[in-house]
Amino acid sequence: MKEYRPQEIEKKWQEVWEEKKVFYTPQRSEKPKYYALVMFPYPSGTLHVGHVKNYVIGDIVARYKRMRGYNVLHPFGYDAFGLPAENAAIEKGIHPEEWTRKNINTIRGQVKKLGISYDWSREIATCDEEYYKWTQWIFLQLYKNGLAYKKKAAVNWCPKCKTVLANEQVKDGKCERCGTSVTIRHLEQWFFKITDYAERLLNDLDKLTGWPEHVKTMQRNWIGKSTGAEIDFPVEGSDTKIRVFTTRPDTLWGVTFMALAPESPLVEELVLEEKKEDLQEFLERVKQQDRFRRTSVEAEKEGFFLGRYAINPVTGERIPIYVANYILMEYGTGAIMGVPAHDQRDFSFAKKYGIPIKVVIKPADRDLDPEKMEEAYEGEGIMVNSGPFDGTPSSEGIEKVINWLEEKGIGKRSVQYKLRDWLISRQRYWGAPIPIIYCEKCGVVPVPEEDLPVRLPKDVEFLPTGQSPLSFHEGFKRTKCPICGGEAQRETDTMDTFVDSSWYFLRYVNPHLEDKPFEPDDVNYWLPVDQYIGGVEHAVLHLLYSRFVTKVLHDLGYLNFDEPFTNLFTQGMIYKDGAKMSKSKGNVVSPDEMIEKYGADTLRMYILFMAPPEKDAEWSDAGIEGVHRFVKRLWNTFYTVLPFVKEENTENLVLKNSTEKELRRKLHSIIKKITEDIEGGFKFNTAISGLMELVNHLSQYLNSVPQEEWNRKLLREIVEKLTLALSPFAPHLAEEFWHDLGNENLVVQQSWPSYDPKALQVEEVEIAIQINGKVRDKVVVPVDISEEDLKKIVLERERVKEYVDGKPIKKFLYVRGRIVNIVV
Ligand code: ANZ
Ligand code: ZN
Repeated sequence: MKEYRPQEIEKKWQEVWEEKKVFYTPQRSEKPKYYALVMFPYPSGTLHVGHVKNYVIGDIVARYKRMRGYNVLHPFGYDAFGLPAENAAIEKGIHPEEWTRKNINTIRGQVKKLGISYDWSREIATCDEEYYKWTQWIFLQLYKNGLAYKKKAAVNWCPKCKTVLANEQVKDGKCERCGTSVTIRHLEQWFFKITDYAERLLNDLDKLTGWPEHVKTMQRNWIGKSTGAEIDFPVEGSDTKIRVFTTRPDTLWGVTFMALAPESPLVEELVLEEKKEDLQEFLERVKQQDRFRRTSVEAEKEGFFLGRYAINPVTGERIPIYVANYILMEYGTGAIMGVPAHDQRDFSFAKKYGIPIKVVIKPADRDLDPEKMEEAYEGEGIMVNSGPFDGTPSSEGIEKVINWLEEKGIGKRSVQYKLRDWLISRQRYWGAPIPIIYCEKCGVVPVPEEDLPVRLPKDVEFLPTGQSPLSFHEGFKRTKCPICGGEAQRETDTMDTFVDSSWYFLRYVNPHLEDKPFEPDDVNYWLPVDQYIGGVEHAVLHLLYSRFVTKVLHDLGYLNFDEPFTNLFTQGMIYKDGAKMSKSKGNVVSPDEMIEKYGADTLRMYILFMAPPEKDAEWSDAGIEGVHRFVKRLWNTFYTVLPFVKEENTENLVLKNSTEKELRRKLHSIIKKITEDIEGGFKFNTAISGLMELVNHLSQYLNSVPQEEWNRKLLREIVEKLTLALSPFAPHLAEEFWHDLGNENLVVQQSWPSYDPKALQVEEVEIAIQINGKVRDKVVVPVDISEEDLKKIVLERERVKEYVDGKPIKKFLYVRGRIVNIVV
């Protein structure tokens, strides 16, 4: 028997696929289209088995859909700009481009060894000029439509990476990349106006029925829509009014102080002259605090009394005005009404500064004594001490108070979003230059589209200094104004890499088109992406930005769809020794090593078999060994059968006995089950169990039936269908089997195996029932019924009961498939 040498057959079939261009996707076809997309990697090193899981899942989908008759687009590329490349390059003293290209080559090689069915003619890298030219073009479209703008803003600054970060890139006050605590800087920066799309980004989540609920929830929370009211508080002895945003207008009668954000211009305006010096000291201290922790409930509340008072517009009460560290300038109006009894942060603040606490919402089951309260009561209840609203349930009160405020002209209904505009400027080198020119005469001038790309020069000193490396490159910086021809300067910031990845799924459609980013007819044909597969860590960032850019291009008339990804699947992570794989922990499982040892087919099957693909799973060496044993058993079984079926076909298949009928029934029911496991939502682990089961039934048959009685036509049918069903999971093995079965064509070009509903029917037999030597009854049962089950059925029958007549059963004998003998 031929020996199983995975490395040999895998290499061989990969070459055949490549040579015959079997995964080349025609732009149009009479077949229906299917776009299967995996999140492309950062080429920041080599792949580990966690990445492999992503690509293998994508490959199963792509291969399965091809077998189902679809014209499948399954592309691959690299998210090649960005900080990791630059930081690594600095560390290693080589150019980011060199480092990036080297990693791309390594990754490409790794992926090819896995036998993933990508159309390599569509490979893209976002650092290619032919790609980033169009990233710049997208910037210009946003700019021309008022959706890209520059402003001085308090921005997140990572002191280690020496660049600004988008809010989305700050996790718990730390840089998402390096974990350093983020500080605040005031800089002129470019933003994309994603807030204009907040409402649509929120509402359209409801359309995305093919997305996991938890991802949609994360996006909803990030967009953070709050409804409430804006209310004006007059300042005593001044014409100024302080406008606050509140989601709890029902607590308006309980306001005992006001607080302004440290950055609010009202602070300087309102502070008493004699307090100015102390104020400055306070402001300098708190403005440095990180904005994310500053507003958390636990953080230490700090305030400064401005010496002035406001008037509660509904009670006429005089209330002190503070500036407080937990108020953000960027949210609502940058000012709040403080209600210590019903807001925990206000409660802590009031306790610290001796501000009165006034209860205005009473819980149904008890009274609140402000003296004894240890925390705020934030729940619902009945409004008390609230003038005309006493006795109103607070849940209704919110609406009623808003209407009342509007009537009186004190306030108005208001909607706020947590979502901020997307900060896209980066003071780093390795990114797409922002295509803007500054001219003293003409101001801010966009680079004309025909002048794109604005090339990223290679000879740049890119050590981070806090200033854009491009600003030190005179040749890059100095240019002519496209309008007046005078001396001008280029923008020297580069774009956030999330801009690059916000549209790459469009570029795969026309990856090398020279005069356009994509052909509208082609993207409208191929998109939206039918199945997107990736990690849940992108639930907010990449997936939100991609939805935004798609909507903008839709509104500008380039796309006829406004959501890019119809179905989203988020795969679980692979852990090793209980931890996320990382180089620093030294627990990385390298796919190359596993392929070397077991072959790609085993690795693919193991990754899918270890757990349902959406679940996190722990890598186990014993686990992959087990799958490898199965693969070898499969191989041996196949080549045991092969000589008997090689010259056979399945025409006029006759089943001689119940064993054969039962074996065929199992074949067809397992094919049905595998089909349903794949269709019904990525149950690849149980699909593989199905294949294992089938191999077990087959070897049982081979072991229990003498060789000369083997039903060759049936065996042919089994190995054919098994090979076909195996092919998405272990494509090389399946190709080898298919070839050895005498086929000229390739298994990847075959249809998915069908099952015969008739074959699913359980074979039944009629059994005679003898009682004390005489046939008294007959019963129809499945052929493979166990004696135990049969006994239950027989003894429950009316006629049998009649003859047994309550007497003890002395003997119960079952002659399989024929007769039952009962002696009483
Ligand atoms: C009075 C009040 C009473 C509030 C009460 C809450 C409970 P969300 O749901 O997150 O939108 N707030 C408003 N602007 C703020 C700012 N710029 N910085 C910090 N906090 C701000 O929260 C809205 C609530 O957060 C608002 O409602 C306001 O406090 C506070 F029993 O007003 B509330
Ligand atoms: Zn000019």
